[in-house]
Amino acid sequence: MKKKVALITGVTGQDGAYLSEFLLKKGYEVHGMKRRSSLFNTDRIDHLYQDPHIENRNFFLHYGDMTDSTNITRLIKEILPDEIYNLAAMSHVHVSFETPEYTGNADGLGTLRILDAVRLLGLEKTTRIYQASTSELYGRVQEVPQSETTPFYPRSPYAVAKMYAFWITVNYREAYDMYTCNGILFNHESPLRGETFVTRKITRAVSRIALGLQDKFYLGNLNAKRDWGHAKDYVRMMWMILQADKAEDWVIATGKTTTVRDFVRMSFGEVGIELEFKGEGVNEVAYVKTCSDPKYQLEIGKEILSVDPIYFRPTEVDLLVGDPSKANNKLGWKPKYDLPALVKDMMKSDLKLMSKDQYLKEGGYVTLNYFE
Ligand code: NDP
Ligand code: GDR
Repeated sequence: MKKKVALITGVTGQDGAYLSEFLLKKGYEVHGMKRRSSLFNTDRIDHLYQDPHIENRNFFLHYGDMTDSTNITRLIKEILPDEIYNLAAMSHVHVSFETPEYTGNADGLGTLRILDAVRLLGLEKTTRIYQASTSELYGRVQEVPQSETTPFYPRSPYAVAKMYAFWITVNYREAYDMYTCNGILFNHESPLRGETFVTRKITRAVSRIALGLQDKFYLGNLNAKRDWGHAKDYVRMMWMILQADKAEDWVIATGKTTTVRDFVRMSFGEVGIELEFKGEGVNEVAYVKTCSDPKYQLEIGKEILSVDPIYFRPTEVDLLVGDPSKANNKLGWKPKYDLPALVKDMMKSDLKLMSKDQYLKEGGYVTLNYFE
């Protein structure tokens, strides 16, 4: 039987890496679009790399960019994918306030470029398309929990761009009878999460502090509530969405929500450190209350976390909690990880990574800023 062929845009990102691994295990031929950069940007997929000189390869990388229609059309023409997973995006909400036009171009119009290339190439009856939509579409709270029928109220240039992408995906399905789907995914994290998203920023900082490599760290809004799942569970669902009989839109979430403050508490809990939070808003500070693990002993009463308003957003999304019942009931999707298991996985990985830094520091091999 002919191997299925998938094209993943955003292959170098968190989800692109997990999805590539997942599809390769399923026997797919996987093609990924990566951007040219002045430094290597393939860390997350280096273990999947195959030497171009070997025969029977099943993992291919191609240069591309979501802002370049000629490139997108050519790639789709050459690859003739059965499934396209459009994961590429300027995905940082806060950064989108700094780069609104680019975000609109890559995240909004980029999606149109994919859809239209498939149509122009006459592949609309053979190529299925998954669009990486987001819980950020819900923005200002209208209804809790948020489901496929909850109205959208985007609160950032990122979310507004993704709103265009959502509706153009629906429109091409309705107008041209194409198999195009939105996965409205709530926040999903992992050891591969980008370092500037809040969960990874926390697990990295907690690991460094526990190992004595850093004194304290700064965050923005500690009251924000998110429905956090594990990226591994969510990429499985992306694939399931494209295997369904009918093209539809799906909410993927855990159904539970937690504050950023509690994510901090849980991460410190993994190294046996209990915190005490004092003050409110920009004056909120966290101190070390107790240390129960002999490996990670800090001074009791030490100030470890402060709020810095530079991390506040011009407009914030206060509360996200998804209702995944449609995906649970119709596709039989159940996440394997809950939040404690996710935090454990991320802390285990970052403690290992930072232990390497500790070794390099002790050996005098590095003098990176955060060590000073
Ligand atoms: P990442 O930020 O980790 O990855 C984004 C990927 O897109 C990277 O490979 C990046 O390349 C690539 N990219 C960015 N801009 C362009 C461009 N102009 N042309 C080509 N490629 C580009 O995101 P995630 O893996 O976390 O998320 C995947 C998708 O899912 C994104 O669209 C995101 O908006 C969406 N999403 C994510 C959620 C989450 O919680 N993770 C939840 C809901 C939706 P490079 O490595 O070179 O930067
Ligand atoms: P989000 O993720 O905006 O939900 O978008 P992020 O982790 O950036 O923020 C979550 C919440 O934490 C608050 N916060 C901070 N955030 C960051 N990044 N850094 C901080 O120091 C900090 N302090 C507090 C934020 O204000 C926010 O409320 C992610 C991305 O992956 C999107 O691409 C995706 O669409 C959505 O999740 C679902």
